[in-house]
Amino acid sequence: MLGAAAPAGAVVGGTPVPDGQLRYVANISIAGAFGCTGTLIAPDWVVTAGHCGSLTGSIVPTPIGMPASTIDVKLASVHTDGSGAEDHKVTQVIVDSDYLVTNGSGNDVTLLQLDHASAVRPVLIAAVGERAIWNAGRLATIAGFGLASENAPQPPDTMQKARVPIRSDADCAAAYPDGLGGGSFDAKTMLCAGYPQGGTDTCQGDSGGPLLAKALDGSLRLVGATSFGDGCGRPGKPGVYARVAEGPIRSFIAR
Ligand code: 4AZ
Repeated sequence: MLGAAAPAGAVVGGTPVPDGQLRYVANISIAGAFGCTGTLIAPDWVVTAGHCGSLTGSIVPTPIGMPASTIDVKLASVHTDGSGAEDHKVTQVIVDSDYLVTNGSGNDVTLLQLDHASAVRPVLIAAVGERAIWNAGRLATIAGFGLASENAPQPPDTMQKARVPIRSDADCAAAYPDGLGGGSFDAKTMLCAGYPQGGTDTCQGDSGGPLLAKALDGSLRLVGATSFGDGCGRPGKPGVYARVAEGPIRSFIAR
């Protein structure tokens, strides 16, 4: 039995992002192919997934990083084809030294340095003092250029977004026990989000994209980077995100 069918219009279960919104969400391609999503966190830095560039795990970067020249980063456009985007080459790739190839075994984060400062306003990583805005039960926004269902042949032509509840670390650990379902959950470097019944989730190609929580002033803060999951939108299988706003990944990014 395959996973539950994704709702139409998708991210899975999402809606198209209107023009001009989420301009800091990056559409990343590697060697011209369907790639990943990322998030602008400083004028010339994008955070994405450690396994960015891998659809099936076959093109996996080593911790040395991959050649920057093969990576293209597009900002400020909701269009998957890049129309109207601010286009960047990458001058430096910094893969978290703790990243291991196996899903669920490390800090699934990579930093890309852009060739020039973006005109787009970066999104702030949630401050340590903002921990409560991403407590379990809070709704968070996911967004990306990935697939709208796990078996889709290609992504939608517009960036998608959706809202999903942050889950407790205990829920995440129960959904991803050791060695099962695409990796084990480690609360030091991961958080997970999604409805118990599934239906709304990140998917392939959304990797590295944002999990955003709402700050007290109503603006969004980055709390996660899409990492992995067992399929997309399956019941009992919330999406797993790199825990960028605290712990070792926060420290890595700060360095
Ligand atoms: C992927 O393949 C992937 N449902 C990303 C996110 C999720 C599943 C797979 C979460 O990059």
